[in-house]
Amino acid sequence: MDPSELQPNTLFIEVTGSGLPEVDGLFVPSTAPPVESESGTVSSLGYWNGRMAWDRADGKGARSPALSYSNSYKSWRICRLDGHLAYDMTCDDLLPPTDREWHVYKKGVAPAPSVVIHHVDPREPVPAPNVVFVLGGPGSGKGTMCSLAEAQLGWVHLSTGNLLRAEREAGVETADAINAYITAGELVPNEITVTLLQRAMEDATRRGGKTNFLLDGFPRSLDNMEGWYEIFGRDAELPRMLYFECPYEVLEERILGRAKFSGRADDNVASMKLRFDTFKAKTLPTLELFRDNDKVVEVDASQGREDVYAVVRKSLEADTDPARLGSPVSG
Ligand code: UP5
Ligand code: MG
Repeated sequence: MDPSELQPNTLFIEVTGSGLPEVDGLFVPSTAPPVESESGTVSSLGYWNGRMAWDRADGKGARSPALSYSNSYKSWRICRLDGHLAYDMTCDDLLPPTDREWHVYKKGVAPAPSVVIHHVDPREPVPAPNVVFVLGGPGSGKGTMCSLAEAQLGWVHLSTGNLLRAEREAGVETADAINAYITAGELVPNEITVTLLQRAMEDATRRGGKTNFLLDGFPRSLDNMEGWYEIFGRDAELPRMLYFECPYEVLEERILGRAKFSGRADDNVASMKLRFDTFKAKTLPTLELFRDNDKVVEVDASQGREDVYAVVRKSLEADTDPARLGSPVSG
């Protein structure tokens, strides 16, 4: 392969838990100078044997690159500081896999370390996200539409409700408190919600290279907005909002239809009423703030799925990778 055809090397690799301090750490795109091996394989900057390669971030490796592909052993190899081989890593992919696990074998001794691949240099602050808030009453179709947009357009769908439910299922310290708020249809405090959201967004950017986000069900109150300002600053531009307008009777019908299979503690008439009360009292004032700033796209969410999605898609098109616009809708 002609080295000039290779993609620039932009992945960062972090190795932890090896039990060897000289192996754990961050590996950054290699700056090893271009060489030609005895067999005539030409390497260019960032590449070794025609494959991506990495140096140790602390610059202490005796050999550069410290993480490279061995043509003869058909495996990725990590070297110790002294240049001796420490680990073999096997993977079917020719290029480093970005969404598949690497199987790591420490020479002779278990356990293997874990390898995390970052799309953004983890030493740098995470780049600013491009956010669209998606709000609407309970059952207005926020989750449905965001999933479609994620599958077709590649936007990351983050539902604060789902993040909170996952946190509750994981049995964290705050699980009981989260459960009580959700069942009562009340809002979970900012310290929990906003922190979860921030962590999920940073992860998606660092590990998945994603910067387009649909935040489903956030901000549900002016208080949530305060939490947002604390993280992103009051001077940052206010994100756009998609607002799903839908009459109560339709919402109730949809939620009760979904209740049969959702298993959600709040999918019943009593919780539904409480959620709707909270929505009117807390969420509608938030909507007003966005309306005042001319940031809202109002969507008639009582229409059929296809019509609603057409509006959602249209408002995301300008920021979407053009290659995704023609991909099939599924989800
Ligand atoms: N459906 C969807 N679109 C349709 C269409 N156009 N035509 C016909 N049917 C349609 O959709 C609901 C049902 O309707 C589904 O069966 C769907 O097939 C059908 P869905 O996409 O699930 O609607 P959604 O708006 O996502 O409804 P959801 O119930 O998830 O909304 P909520 O806002 O009530 O729930 P959420 O999970 O966001 O939050 C739950 C609780 O978490 C809150 O009450 C609160 O206690 C807590 N919370 C916080 O405290 N803070 C937060 O920031 C977020 C949550
Ligand atoms: Mg939802």
